[in-house]
Amino acid sequence: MALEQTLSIIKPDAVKRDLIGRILARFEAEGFRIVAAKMLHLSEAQAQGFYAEHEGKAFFAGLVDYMTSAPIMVTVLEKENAIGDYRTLIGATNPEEAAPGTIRRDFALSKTQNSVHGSDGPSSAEREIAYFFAESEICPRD
Ligand code: IDP
Repeated sequence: MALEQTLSIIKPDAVKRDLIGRILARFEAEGFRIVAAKMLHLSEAQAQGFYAEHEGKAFFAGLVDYMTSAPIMVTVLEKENAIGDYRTLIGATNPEEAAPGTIRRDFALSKTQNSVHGSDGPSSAEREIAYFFAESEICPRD
């Protein structure tokens, strides 16, 4: 299977509750290598641009408010089959529907405040990684 990269965000609800370290440890324990990382506080325009595909939906304004409510931690994770395996690790969007042992089941507060983001396919991974990182900020090893 091919080595892939995916974009992960530790979202405001998790940052506010000081869960960054525990969540990053889960990534590494599951075999994901952190090859880029930064913490930032999204502007409204940045949050709207990142979630542009959801513009017009009923939850969009609340999603933007939430994503700008506190800092986030953005990482690029590398692994074989990283995109699919990371979606499995975080679980369903709604924590009540997320499988036991997933990050959202363990940490998320609600369908909006669901602690983590992960790219949902190869083209969104490419777009989302480029949204936050210059190529020179990504540090793959061996
Ligand atoms: P995903 O994060 O599991 O890929 P998406 O459907 O891409 O889910 O939605 C992006 C984010 O928007 C979700 O993670 C969640 O924070 C929020 N969201 C999605 N659907 C709803 C909803 O029905 N109500 C409230 N918030 C939602």
